[in-house]
Amino acid sequence: MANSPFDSNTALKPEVAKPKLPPMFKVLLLNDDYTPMEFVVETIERFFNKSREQATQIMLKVHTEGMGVCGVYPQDIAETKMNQVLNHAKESQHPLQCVTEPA
Ligand code: TYC
Repeated sequence: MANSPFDSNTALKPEVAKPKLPPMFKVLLLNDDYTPMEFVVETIERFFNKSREQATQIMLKVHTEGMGVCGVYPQDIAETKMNQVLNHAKESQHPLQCVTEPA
């Protein structure tokens, strides 16, 4: 029947609780010619909880390719980490730049 309430297109489907994951954001470092490599590695270790080896790989990627991802987080955490990096760089008088973008 065309308008039957039991039509597969119109029948009410049971509600299924789907846990909503928050939108995720990447935190990226940008390359520059002045910030010392050691400072970048220490910054990645400190704010992104990376090992020395992981932090060095990320720093080298940024150095050679212009930018690199340090981590992916919900928006508020990504923005907090970006601001922590920018404040740390500014306090140390390095021009290191950090941005967030949707993952
Ligand atoms: N290019 C810098 C140098 O040669 C090192 C560097 C790496 C700077 C990563 C910023 O996000 C950066 N000293």
